[in-house]
Amino acid sequence: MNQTTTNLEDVEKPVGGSNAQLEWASDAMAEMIRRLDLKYVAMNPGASYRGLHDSLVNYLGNRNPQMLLTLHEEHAVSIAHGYARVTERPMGCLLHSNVGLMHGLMAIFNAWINRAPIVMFGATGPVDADIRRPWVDWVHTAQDQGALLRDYTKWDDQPTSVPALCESFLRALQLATTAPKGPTYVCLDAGLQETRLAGPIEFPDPSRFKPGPPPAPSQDTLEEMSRLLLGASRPLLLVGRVSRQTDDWARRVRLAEALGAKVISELRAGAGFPTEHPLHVYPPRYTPSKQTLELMRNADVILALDSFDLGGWFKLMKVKGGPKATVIHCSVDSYSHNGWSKDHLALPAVDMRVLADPDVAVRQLLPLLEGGVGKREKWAGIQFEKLEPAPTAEGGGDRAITNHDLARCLAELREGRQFTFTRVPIGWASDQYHFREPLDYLGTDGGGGLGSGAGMAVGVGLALRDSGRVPMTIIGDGDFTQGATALWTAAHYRIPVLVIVANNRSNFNDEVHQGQVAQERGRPVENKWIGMRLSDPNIDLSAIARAQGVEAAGPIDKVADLRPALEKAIAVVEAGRPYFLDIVVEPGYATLLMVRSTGQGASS
Ligand SMILES: Cc1ncc(C[n+]2csc(CCOP(=O)(O)OP(=O)(O)O)c2C)c(N)n1
Ligand SMILES: [Mg+2]
Repeated sequence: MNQTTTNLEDVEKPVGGSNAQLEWASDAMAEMIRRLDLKYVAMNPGASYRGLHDSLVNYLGNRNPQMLLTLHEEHAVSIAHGYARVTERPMGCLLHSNVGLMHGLMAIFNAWINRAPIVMFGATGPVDADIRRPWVDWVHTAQDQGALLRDYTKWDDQPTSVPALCESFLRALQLATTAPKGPTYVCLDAGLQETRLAGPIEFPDPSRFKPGPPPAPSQDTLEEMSRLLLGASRPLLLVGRVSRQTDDWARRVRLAEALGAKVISELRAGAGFPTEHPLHVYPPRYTPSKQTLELMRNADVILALDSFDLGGWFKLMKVKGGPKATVIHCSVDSYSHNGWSKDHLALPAVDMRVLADPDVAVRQLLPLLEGGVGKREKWAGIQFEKLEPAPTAEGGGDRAITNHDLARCLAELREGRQFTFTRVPIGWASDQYHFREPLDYLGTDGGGGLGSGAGMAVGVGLALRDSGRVPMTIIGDGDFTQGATALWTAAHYRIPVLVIVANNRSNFNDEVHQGQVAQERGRPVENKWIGMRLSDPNIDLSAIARAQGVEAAGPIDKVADLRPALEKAIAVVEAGRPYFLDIVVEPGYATLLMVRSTGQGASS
């Protein structure tokens, strides 16, 4: 690697510029990717797309898009997923034949569950058997490659001519970016890629194939929503999957203030509401706290903005016959539900189903609410339990670090800065750290598929380059060790990002499960660690990072060392370089998992 280069754009510059003539079908594919305005394609190479690879390098000059080499296809997709979480726009991915695609599948599933737009390109050995090379072209050709991912992508295709591929690429972008967004996949026949063009190509104008505005409620619907909301005495706003735009954020605040609504946001989604706002009554969680459930029981009108699991939350309320409140749910997510994946979750009882983008609905609703006359007294007579922040652990500087310490220390260090969390751990102490802007927190991995943490963080770092924000993630040691080689891409392309492992040296989530099962069955709970602990030997996590060219520190295991380690890490990322920190935390969750026998469902 050339050590003098410091910018992503300076890495992997081809010789010869981009003077090549449009000559091959794969040149047309590359040209179309550029016209789709996909700035990057994250990839791992393979001969099934050697034609396209050549075109990206020698026809386009590896610019717009620039290839981002990863060490595993799962990282390629996770990077694109992270990028989409910030920008709400797709970047590209390139996955080699059936095998590369199989490596990428879990990450595709995660992106699907998060409705993240990604335009993925794959390839197959020549469809024309007559031109297949012996063995490998046969092994890497499947009859229907798209079948591997059709159940958890919005659309897939395998075009067989240049005009067809132009249309296919346009549709892949259009559908990926149409709400509800999601990943799309185009499989490119190696035989077609390596076909010489017979004549000039008339490329389509992508501006005529845009996704169109997100769906809006009708005037009648808006009027009915405003009537219900203005008539509410105890309105409650549940903030779910909403946009990363600051003007949408500000309108949500105005909506809550206009209504005097109490607000609950959730950790499963990115930051959707300022958690310090007096109307945001309880800290965001993955599953509702008992205080949140009580709030929901007391509400008379609930407005849910694309809540992830409204039906699940209603079940937890344990109210016979469902919630007493009139429920309005703004969501277009049901357009993605296909029955293969049960990611639609429980079916909520909803009085007014508004099939519209939640932020568009809020925007159009505001003038009606701000001009209207609502009930004077809101939430009169209802007592709110004041939650005291959890106390800091006792002991001197030698004591072990808790998740609580980590959250509090980061809260102190963020003053005067902007941090973006790609992810926070299950045990995150959300009462210690407030979200003040939409990019402060981006949500979860989507599908609960471990190993995406480092890759998503790199994609977020890519999207936030030069934004002044400090992108960081806090992931478990189990997640990190499954996806650790994503870090090399950050080192290679100079992508600043801080990856923190909250290292409890265990697959602790599942230790909790084994403990619960043993308890329920009257068996020895002491055995819950077997097949779970990532110790004996402890894994030298920072060595894994350093081996890939990423500066690193840790294990940090004393509370006195926490702040200096974080300060150093943040300084390196602010200077434009990736950094890795292994922080040993006490096992334990701020939020307890639930067991199936209570009828509440278990965590992953
Ligand atoms: C691909 C995959 N394999 C296994 C699991 C099951 N699983 C869920 S959480 C978890 C433990 C994760 O450990 P870690 O990331 O260290 O977090 P901790 O629970 O220790 O906080 C496991 C194995 C999963 N969700 N995804
Ligand atoms: Mg762990």
